[in-house]
Amino acid sequence: MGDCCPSLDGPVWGLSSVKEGRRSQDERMTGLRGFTLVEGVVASAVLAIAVVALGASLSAGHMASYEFAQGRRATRLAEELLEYVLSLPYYDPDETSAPGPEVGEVDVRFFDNIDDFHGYVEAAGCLKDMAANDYPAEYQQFTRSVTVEAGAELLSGLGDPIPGLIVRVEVRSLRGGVWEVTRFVATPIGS
Ligand SMILES: [Ca+2]
Ligand SMILES: [Ca+2]
Repeated sequence: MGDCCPSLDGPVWGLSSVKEGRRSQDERMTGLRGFTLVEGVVASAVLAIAVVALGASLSAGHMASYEFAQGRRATRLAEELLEYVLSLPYYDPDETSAPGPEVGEVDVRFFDNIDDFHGYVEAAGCLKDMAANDYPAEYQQFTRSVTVEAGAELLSGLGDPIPGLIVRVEVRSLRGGVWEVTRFVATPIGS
């Protein structure tokens, strides 16, 4: 029977162990909470940096895409007008031509040779194609202008510079972008 009863030393030793165990657990809990808090702060900082970096990356990507689209629109505007100007005769069919429109050539519909376009300007919001149709809204934030000046250029196989006209179409965006296309048109042979 005596062997079956718990020893008096047992509970005393047991309480001490419980206290020690609880203290160790508290210390671990305290350390764990501290570590978790630090870890949380670090994780939050890392997350914040990642979010900022991602936002900057998306913003840069969006801006690059926007600028690319703007470049394509401006180039289209410049090349289409240049193509139309170059489709006209070199000389005015009715009289000696001078840079700019001749008498009675009051707007682009009456321009009948290349140099009539010298000084031509289209304001933002008023851009039309050469069939007089409005360009879509995303093209209306540009201005377009033309200069036609006398010049000369060395052509392959010919020793002396050939006189002609330098046609320059410039497109500007309201944000300050500038695009330009230039073409040299030689004076017709025999003129
Ligand atoms: Ca003319
Ligand atoms: Ca003219």
